[in-house]
Amino acid sequence: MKSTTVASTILGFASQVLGHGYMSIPASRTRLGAEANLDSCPECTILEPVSAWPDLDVAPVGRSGPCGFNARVNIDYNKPGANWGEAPVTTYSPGQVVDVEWCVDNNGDHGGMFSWRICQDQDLVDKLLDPDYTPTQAEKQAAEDCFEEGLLKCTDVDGQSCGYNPDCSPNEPCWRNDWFTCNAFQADNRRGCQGVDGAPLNSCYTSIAGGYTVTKQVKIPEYVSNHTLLSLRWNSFQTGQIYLTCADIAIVDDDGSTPTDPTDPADPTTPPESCPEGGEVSVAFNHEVQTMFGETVKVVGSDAVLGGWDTSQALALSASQYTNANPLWTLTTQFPPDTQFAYKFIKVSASGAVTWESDPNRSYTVPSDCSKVYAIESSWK
Ligand SMILES: [Cu+2]
Repeated sequence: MKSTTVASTILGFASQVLGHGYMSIPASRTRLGAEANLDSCPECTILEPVSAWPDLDVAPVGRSGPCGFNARVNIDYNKPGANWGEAPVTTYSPGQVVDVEWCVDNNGDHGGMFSWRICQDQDLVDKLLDPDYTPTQAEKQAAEDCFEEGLLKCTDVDGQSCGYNPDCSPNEPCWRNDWFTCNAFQADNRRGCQGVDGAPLNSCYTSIAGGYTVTKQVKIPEYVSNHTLLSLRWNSFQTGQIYLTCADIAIVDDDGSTPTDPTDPADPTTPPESCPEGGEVSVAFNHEVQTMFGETVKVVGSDAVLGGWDTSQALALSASQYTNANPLWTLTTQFPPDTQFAYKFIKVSASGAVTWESDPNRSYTVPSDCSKVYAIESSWK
C-alpha cells in the first residue's frame, strides 16, 4: 500500500521516551526484526548506561555486541533469527564506494558521532552468523574489537567532507574526523544527527516520533567474504548511550570470485564461472522513497537499458513491497556484464510531471558474473 508523506504517525508517548537510531540501509537485522513485527521499537537497541563521550572507544559492548541487544523486546541481534541473519541482504565489491544510511528518531536525536565498520576476521564474525549458537560476551567483545579495527573511515571516500564534531574540543579523544560527525547538539537548525541530511520527518521509519535519514558513503575494504557483517556504531553526545546495529552482507570481487580456503574441502576449488557469451547480469534496484498516491518511481540513466536519459523511456519500479514502515520500490533488470552507467531515480505524478533526484548522478558498474543478482540499495536524495 502506498502512503502519503503526511506526518500522520505517532506523536510519541512522553518526553522521557527517547527513541534513538538504527541502521536502515543496508537492511540491518534490526530493521528486518521490525519489518517482521518482532521488534516494536527498532530504534531502541541501546547499550546503556555507558561512557559514550568524549572517549568513543572506552565502553565495553557487553551483551550488545556489534549487532545490538534490544532489551525492550529481548532480542539479541548478534544471533541470526528466522527473519534475519541467515543470508546477505546485499552484495558489495572490494573497494566499492556505497551509500549507507541510518535512521534517527525525532524524539531522541542525541547528537554525537558514528562509525561504520567491517571486521576482517571471519572466525570472529562466524560466531555471529550461526543460528544455533548464542555468542558469549567475550566473543561479542572480541568481534567488537575487530570491528573497531575495521573502521570504514569517512576520509577514505574521495570528496566526502569529514569535519570535527562541534561538541568536541581539540584536546578530547573525540576530536577525530575518521568517524562521521553529527552537527552541534544545540544547533539552531540542522541540529544533531538530523542535521547530517536535513531530511524531512518520516524519511525513514522509527516507532516513536518519526525518523530522519542519516546518509553517508563508505568505502568497502579490499576484502572478500560470502557472508560477513557491516556494523554501525553511534556514540551519543547527550546521553550515556551507544547504539549498535549490523547488516548481513557479502563482498565479492567484480569477477564473481568468492573466497576459497584450500584447506576447507567444502569450498569450491574450481574458478567461478563468469558469464557465457551473450549472457546478462541481473541487477536489483531497491529504492526507498516516500510517494503519494498516484505517483510512480522510475529509474533513468545513460545506458540504453535505462532509456538513455529519456524519461519517457525510463523503467518503472514496482511498489509491491511498499509499506508505511518501509517505502520500498523495486526493479530487477538485466545488463550486459561490465556495463558502466550513470542514473537517477525520478518520481512521475499521475499527470506525468517528473521530479528528479538531486545531483550528482548515481553511477554503477555491472559485475561480470551472470549467475547472481546484484542489489543496489538506495534512498531518494
Ligand atoms: Cu536515547
